[in-house]
Amino acid sequence: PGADDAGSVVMERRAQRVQPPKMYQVVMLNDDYTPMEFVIAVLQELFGKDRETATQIMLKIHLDGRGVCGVYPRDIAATKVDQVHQAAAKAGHPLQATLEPVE
Ligand code: NFA
Repeated sequence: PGADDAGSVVMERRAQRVQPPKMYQVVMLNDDYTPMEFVIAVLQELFGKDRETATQIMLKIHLDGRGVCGVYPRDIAATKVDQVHQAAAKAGHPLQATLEPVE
């Protein structure tokens, strides 16, 4: 391997470093039992939405069956899903959320 090879390796590694992390949608699913106000509160408290945006997302989920709550790197998205499930379980609601890779 000569100087050119070393240079290409350096440039390749630099290109790798600047790649943004793969992103994941946190998708919330509709159910028949979780109160609308609980969903709005979760969207405000865990996903940083204002009340109006949270209401719009909640209604979208209610009408379409699913909706995106936010997009995050994988570890953060997984933590959000856990937090939704923990908050729902503590309140006795069946609310579910899942991760999906963005594309
Ligand atoms: N469908 C629920 C109801 O009518 C509201 C809801 C919205 C639940 C979004 C889960 C997600 N109470």
